[in-house]
Amino acid sequence: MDDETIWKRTKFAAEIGEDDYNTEITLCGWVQYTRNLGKMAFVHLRDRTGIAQITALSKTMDRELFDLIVSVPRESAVCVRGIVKQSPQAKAGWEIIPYKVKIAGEAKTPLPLGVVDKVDADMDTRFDNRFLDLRKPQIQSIFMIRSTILDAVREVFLEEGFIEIQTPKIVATATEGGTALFEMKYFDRKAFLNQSPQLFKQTMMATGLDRVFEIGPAFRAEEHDTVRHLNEYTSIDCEMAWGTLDDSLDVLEKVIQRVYSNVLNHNFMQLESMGQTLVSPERPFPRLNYNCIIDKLSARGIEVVDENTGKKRVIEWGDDIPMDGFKEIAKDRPSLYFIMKWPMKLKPFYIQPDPDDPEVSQGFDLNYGEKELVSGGQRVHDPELLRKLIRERGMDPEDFGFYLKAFDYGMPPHAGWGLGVERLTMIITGSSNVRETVLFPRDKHRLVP
Ligand code: AMO
Repeated sequence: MDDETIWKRTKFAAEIGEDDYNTEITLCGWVQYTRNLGKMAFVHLRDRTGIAQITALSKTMDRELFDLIVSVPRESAVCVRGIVKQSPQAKAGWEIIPYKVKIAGEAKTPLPLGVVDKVDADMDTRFDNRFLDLRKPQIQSIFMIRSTILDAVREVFLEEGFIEIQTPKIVATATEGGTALFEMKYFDRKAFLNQSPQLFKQTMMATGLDRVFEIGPAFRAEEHDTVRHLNEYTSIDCEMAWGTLDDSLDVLEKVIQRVYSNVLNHNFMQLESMGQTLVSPERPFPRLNYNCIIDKLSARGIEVVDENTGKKRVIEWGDDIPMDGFKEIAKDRPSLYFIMKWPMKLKPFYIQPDPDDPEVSQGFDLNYGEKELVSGGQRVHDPELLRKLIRERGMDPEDFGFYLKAFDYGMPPHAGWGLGVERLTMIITGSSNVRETVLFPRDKHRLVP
């Protein structure tokens, strides 16, 4: 065998079974553990599917090869070619008797972060050495599940007749208002990183593409330093023309349900490695009205700071729900539920008022316990109402030129929503911090790696 062929993996560890006994295979991965007993040595080789035991016998093998195997530093990247032998003593019921080993990349010692050590490293050390952190099966599992989630989302959108789009992330104006934006230099002009594809996805409703979705980055220059906020996250956005609020809720429930069922079907091993149990939610998801939530929270004495007096008082209709309010709701609703009929003043300018009560909006949130997962709603499609609502929020319709123009030349009614991939992954994987669900999180303190 020449040196080139040994680089080619023929099996992953988890693929090895009885059919492979007494056959030759090549495994590639990282040396997790080595134990040298003198006459015999055991090496655990880890790949993304599991661990293979390599058993080297000094008597029957080349001395040089034996010495090489026992001296490979932990976490080195290696390929091993050998014969699969049935072995009742080995955990998997088989072991690999090696006859060729190639060290592709030797690991320096000591490791900046242990991969199998029990001691839990702090988050900074982990993120500084994310490539090593990601070698841990339970961390890798999060990203395998994230991949299934995105696949499931696309699957439903495509089945439902949506077209995938990409909209610009460098924009000229502060789009939705509310959130702070990251400013950047665009040649000799000022530009911003987009906080949401909102204005573009709505503009698409005036094109006749009818149903669009986008999965892309969104940037928020928020100061928040919480376990739920990132400064760069991946947003799943959709918008449907000639669609109602209920149509958008229907698609959302289908998306969430498919995410659960595909993860349950495809990621059993990953869920197990994380000790996570999932139960697919039933449709329709519970729908709670904002006013009922406020009644309940005020009865339980939840307080907010009054905008006018700056003093604390019991929550009332019109107040945003504070985190302890959501925690209170989560006691009764630990899983998925919609919050409907929010006051207009708590929703962005593009959300349509309720036909029966102009103070109430047709915007909704989907929460999981205390966490907000999605927001969306029926949009305003009348350009004059839109201009009025922009002005009422202290913004200038002139700044929304390209967006409003699309409404002036035949805009159909439409509805849609935005869902944060990381928050969804957090819920599905049971992660306690949203940073766990991003390869290289961007928060107030972290820009590298
Ligand atoms: P909103 O601002 O509520 O709505 O965001 C929608 C969803 O995006 C996720 N998200 C975040 N995830 C992590 N870190 C953040 N800083 C962050 N901010 C938001 C959440 C949230 O529920 N244009 C509207 C959507 C629409 O109406 O279509 C919007 O962006 O999961």
